[in-house]
Amino acid sequence: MTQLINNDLLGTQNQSLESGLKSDYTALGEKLARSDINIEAILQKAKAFSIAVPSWGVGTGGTRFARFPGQGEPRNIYEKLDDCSVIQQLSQATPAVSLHIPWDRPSDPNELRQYADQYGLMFDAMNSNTFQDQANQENSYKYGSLTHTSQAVRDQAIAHNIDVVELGQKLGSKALTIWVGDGSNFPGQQHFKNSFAQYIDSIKQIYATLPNDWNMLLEHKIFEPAFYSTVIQDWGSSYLAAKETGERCLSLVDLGHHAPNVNIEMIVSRLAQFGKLGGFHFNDSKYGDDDLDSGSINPYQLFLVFNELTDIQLENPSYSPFYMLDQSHNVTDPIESLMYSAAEVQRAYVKSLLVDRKALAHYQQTNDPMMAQATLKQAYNLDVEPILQMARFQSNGAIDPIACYRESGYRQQCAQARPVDPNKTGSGII
Ligand SMILES: [Mn+2]
Repeated sequence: MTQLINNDLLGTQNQSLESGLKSDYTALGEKLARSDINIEAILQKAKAFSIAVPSWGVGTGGTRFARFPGQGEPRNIYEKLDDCSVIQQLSQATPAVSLHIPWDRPSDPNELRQYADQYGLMFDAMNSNTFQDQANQENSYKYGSLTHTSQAVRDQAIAHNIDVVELGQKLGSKALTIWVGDGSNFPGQQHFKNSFAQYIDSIKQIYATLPNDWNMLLEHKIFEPAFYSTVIQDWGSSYLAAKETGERCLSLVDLGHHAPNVNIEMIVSRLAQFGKLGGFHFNDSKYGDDDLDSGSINPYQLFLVFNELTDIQLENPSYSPFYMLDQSHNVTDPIESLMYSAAEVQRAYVKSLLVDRKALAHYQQTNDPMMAQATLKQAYNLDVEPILQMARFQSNGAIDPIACYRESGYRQQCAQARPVDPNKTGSGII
């Protein structure tokens, strides 16, 4: 397998940290054993955890005001895959890449698949794009796409989604994620019922062409770019559309796409209870759809989301929704942010495995709120870093991914090989 970070460097770095890690891991193992938790079983689950990286995440993001390009940014899908391979090599938690079409459309899909193969990378959910006009496109999406008042515009958006599925099949993907920015900026501008009916009619046509082993994931978002109403603005609209459409049409939860302070973990529980929770876009936020790094603002919320997922997986061990990071890296090196964020999501997952569910059920049943919340906090407050480090170490990743990455000089090499394109200004975060 091709590896862009020198393995001797990785080995030397790990060697300098190995004895400290082993003693931390042993100490944590002894502590967990006192609660009848087998650290090895948790380690195996940590090693099996994976989350997809979005192709657009390895470029520097931006805001509606400006974008400040970083050095050595990838200029095409092949260079994006190079960066994704570095993230995977060091973190060992991100074996799949989620593509965005048309941004990542390859001239030769087989060549792209082979390019990913050399790094051991797979392709996760495909993302369609009908929120901006493409070159040589007949109809404009200015007033909507899958929900547009014009049948011709809807047909064009439907055809694009079907095309993305066909491309995804050649790449080995198994899901299509649909997010539309359709909505309105003024009261009265759009007929609520008609636009939602047109959306459902459109996605049914896409679903009818979906391969049998594929899922269709509907991503909702409360606002932006539409600032008065959005057609698929909440999990309720997403659930209704998914339910109308078919069994393999599911809802996708992007953590940043809700009103502030909404109880996202409860939405997770609701959608899962009725078999409609299909996937996640992980990020964090303080005010709106901030697309900050996962776990950087509210790590407890991230833990509570995984607490629900682990609860669901106890009943249904084969349940595995699509996990992807969806963040905008404006002030950090995107490779560092994605490695760190993948570990933060993995950390929330590992902590959720440590919750004493028997005790929690007892405290819920006997109406003991103090001890119920303390049971969650007991798991949340444990420092599971030795488990994450050991998972990476045993999988030939880096005990300290960011230190190893910085030591490797990869970004400096990219800065030489990939000069900044002064004309590139787009960011593209959904
Ligand atoms: Mn998203």
